[in-house]
Amino acid sequence: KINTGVGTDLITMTRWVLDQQRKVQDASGDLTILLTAIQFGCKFVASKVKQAGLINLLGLTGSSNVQGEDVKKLDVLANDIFKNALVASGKCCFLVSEEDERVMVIEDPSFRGKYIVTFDPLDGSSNIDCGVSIGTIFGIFKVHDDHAPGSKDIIRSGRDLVAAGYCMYGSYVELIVSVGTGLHGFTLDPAIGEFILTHPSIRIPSRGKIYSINEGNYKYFDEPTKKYVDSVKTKYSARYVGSMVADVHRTVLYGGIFGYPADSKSKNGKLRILYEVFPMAYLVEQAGGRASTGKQDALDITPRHIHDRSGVWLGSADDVADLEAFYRA
Ligand code: P6P
Repeated sequence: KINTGVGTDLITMTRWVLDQQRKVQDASGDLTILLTAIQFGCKFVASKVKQAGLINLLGLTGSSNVQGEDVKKLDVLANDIFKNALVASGKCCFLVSEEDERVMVIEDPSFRGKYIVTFDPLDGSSNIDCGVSIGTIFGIFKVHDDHAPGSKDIIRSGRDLVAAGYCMYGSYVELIVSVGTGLHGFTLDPAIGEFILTHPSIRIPSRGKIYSINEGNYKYFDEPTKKYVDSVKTKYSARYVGSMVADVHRTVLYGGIFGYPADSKSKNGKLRILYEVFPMAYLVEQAGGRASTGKQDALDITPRHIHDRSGVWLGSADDVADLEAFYRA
């Protein structure tokens, strides 16, 4: 049932997060504040993405604007927006961004908190200029409390995630989030600048009718991938946006399977573990779906460094199980 959000009892994301906090024994409220900062970042980026085409038309991109500031590429801008919002929240100690080679360490004790946020501020940004959906992906870990915060709090299993989400900037702006109590979707109402609960407790169908993979890489696929793709194309439709957030969002809502497997061209696949594979795997599992490398659950991988990559298949549980059977054959 879609919550129409009509009436005078709108469930905003802020209200929903507070409701989740109430369910947790002596919660500090830190995660609530952190998610509010992330929500703000998504609203801000959404407004910049909508303007992107206009800025290009006005020829401001790549030069200085009326204030004499350099107009930044949208993904760099999104990165700055999220880093500022996350630092200002005062709830993080490390930030791992797709845009930054190194971990950002928050030194100032008055701004340092107990969370690590791994994020891709604007994934699929090659699709911006043609207006195709793009998105922000984030994962949230909490520092272990038995040692001083360090790399062991960053390079770790996906099973340690305490929350994750993505924001899709598409024909509508949708923030999909989980704090471990199922998967929930919030649609941005630009008129009031609030994310409204429209997709409570999303459950991914156990099987779908869509497969989503870049078949331009077919010649690089390993045999199990080739055999699976050959089998599934006889019965499913193909849909591939080329923006992970859009492909995953369709898979979560409609069912089916999305894959970016390791192949002979990308030995470890293309998608990054900490801020693409882990968050999406966590979210899909929260909706009753599966995420696998083909040989193991994606959340059980342990990266070696912050920009490590992994192959991944995710979506409807039965479809992922079908895929895994080809790796066991
Ligand atoms: P390809 C976008 O560049 C991205 O990181 C993901 O959003 C997307 O799933 C993938 O790469 C697309 O890669 O090689 O199919 O263009």
